[in-house]
Amino acid sequence: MTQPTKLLTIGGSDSGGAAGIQADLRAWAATGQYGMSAITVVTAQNSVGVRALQFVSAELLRQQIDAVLQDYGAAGIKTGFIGRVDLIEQVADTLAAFDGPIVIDPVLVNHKGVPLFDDATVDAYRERLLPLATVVTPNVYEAALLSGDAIEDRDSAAAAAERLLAMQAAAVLIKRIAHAGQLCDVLYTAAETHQWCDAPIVTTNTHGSGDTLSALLLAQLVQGASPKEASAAARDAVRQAISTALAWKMGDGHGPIWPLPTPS
Ligand code: PXL
Repeated sequence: MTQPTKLLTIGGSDSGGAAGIQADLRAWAATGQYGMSAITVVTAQNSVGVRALQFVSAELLRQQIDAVLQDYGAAGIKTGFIGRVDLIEQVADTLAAFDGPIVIDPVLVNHKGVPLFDDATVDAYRERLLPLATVVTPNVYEAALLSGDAIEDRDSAAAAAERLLAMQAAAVLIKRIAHAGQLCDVLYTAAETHQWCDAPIVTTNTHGSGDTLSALLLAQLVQGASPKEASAAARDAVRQAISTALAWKMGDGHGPIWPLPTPS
């Protein structure tokens, strides 16, 4: 009897279905894994923007995570949009005893790179969540916020990654570092650095691509892939998912990507 690997995402609900836990569950459907979710915030949003949001209580978040872990259990956990210090602390307390891989996607900026939260939230990520990370997956803006220094090029990105490793993250994948007309994702561990560079794909349909990448990365880690192997496979799958939905017009704004087979 073969049954799917169980994975838990802790993040926000996107009513539009492109990002957040909806993106994670779809990514895991594509990899044949069983996705479970603990919701931090309910957003009312579509491809154009977020209209309203409401956070759950720290107690309800704890109950969701405990209910899942005390019965189903999980081979691995990822976090997405958390956005509030009390919820970050609750996640950190609840995950302290978890012994599988944990991917922390530090959702701290909007798609234009503008910070969404205050300094206390960034501090809570540094102090409570980074030490739990098997891999932390900031984009350049988030890496700059977490490290406290601007990132202009690959050298300043490497310096930022050093600081995040010093905060006890086991591996750091910094996404979308501009270099020589390309965008590079660079993985840093204590032992090695590895980079992947590509020409940018021109499309506005990238909503949820960061969520999907971190979900696919976790999907690989629980199967025994190294952070480097997992990052490579997740990047390839996200590029494929962006290509599939490249020309879609799902809504009036930033549309989703599609990690499943092309609809026919
Ligand atoms: O893509 C980051 C993200 C994560 N989680 C939720 C979101 C978004 C971006 O829109 O809405 C709930």
